[in-house]
Amino acid sequence: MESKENTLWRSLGMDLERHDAFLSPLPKVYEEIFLSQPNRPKGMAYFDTVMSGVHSLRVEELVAHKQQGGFVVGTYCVYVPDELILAMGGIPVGLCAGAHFSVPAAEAVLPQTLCPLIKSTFGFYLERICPYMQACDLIVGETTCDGKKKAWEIMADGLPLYVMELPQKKGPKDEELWQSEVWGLLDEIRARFHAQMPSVQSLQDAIHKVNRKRSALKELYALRQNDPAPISGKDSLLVSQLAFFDDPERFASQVEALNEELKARVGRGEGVAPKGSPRLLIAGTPMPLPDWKLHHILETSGGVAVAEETCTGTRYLEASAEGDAKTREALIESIADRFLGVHCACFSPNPERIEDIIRLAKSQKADGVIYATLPFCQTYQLEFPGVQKALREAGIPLLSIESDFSDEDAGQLSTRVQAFLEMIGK
Ligand code: BJ8
Repeated sequence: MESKENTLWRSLGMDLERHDAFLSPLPKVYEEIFLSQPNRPKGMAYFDTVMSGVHSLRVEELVAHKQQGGFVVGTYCVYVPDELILAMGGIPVGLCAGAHFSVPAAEAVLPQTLCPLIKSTFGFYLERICPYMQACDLIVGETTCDGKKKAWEIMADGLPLYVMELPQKKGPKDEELWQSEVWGLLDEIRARFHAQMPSVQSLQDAIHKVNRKRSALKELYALRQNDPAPISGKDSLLVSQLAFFDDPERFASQVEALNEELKARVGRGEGVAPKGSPRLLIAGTPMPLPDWKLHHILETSGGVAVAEETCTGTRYLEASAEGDAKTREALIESIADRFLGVHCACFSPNPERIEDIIRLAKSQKADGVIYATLPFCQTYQLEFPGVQKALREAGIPLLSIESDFSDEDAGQLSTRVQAFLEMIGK
């Protein structure tokens, strides 16, 4: 008899054979990277469970939501407003992929000289191995980098894709444009799902839900300022990666519980690495599931990652909408204006991102910064000289790394990371 999971995946039109090939190595990899860590916080058990059922438990919830008349919206960028989707009765899920497995399939269609995040995601689409993508009733792309926006054009052939125009600057005209784009998404959701106009109450509730999740993550990051670090960078990265999938309220309460445990650890002076271990800020492109390579290399070389200035890190959690406004228009304006506080390299000029990196390096008491970009991500690579200059002036050591999702360069990366840790001299 077919397993419950296979029935679920088959009902979503997935390619079960390819999906099995993709998923089967994961438990061993997870054991090696996460479960083998000494002195892990007990609160990570919840996130281990979420991960062990990442393609089943949460997906069952999404399917149940759809069966009750709800809808699921996939997103690829932290600017797309989860708050609005939730307020209108949808469940938002992040669809960016960080797996090398699906890259070869994508390269049969797309140029090889393209960002691996786009290729991995595109490969998920071609191979039908992502139950989240398969469960989506609407997928929202955005005009951030050229690679993404042209990939949407191809994916629109087989997926219910809608594209938001993200401005490239942050002046008054751009603010107006993004406001109208957020209203455009609202209209699209109304038309597609016969959804009601979101009420003031539903918008306030959705903002509070998302803000609670972001606050819990912010507190987690603040706890990582302690030496010894009470949680590994790997575990913290995993938590923020799962923020894109899990139920926001359940997720927030689990992160809050984890934070309580970490506070007690800090009080006892207990950590995951000896006090005085080299502390690194990671800055650069997003690290979507299951991209754990750099953190694993760093933390098995004696360092500890104390924050991520990425979209699977601070760019996801730092800016928030205001949930106290009293009219629908003001609440939607506040949801849209959140973009002003998020500093992706696709904006120009973008000095705030350099300020963020310096501020984070100081607040997290980092001994150095690893600037990590995906190959062919021009926007982040072109911001490197400015970041390098600012870090030099601030006297903060810097290592620049360009790496994709494959393990091919693991040996070379590990040599470079170890040399950097030695250079930091801790
Ligand atoms: S807000 S980082 S999620 S666009 S896909 S820009 S890595 S070449 S993901 Fe992004 Fe939104 Fe910005 Fe964040 Fe580069 Fe690749 Fe483009 Fe990328």
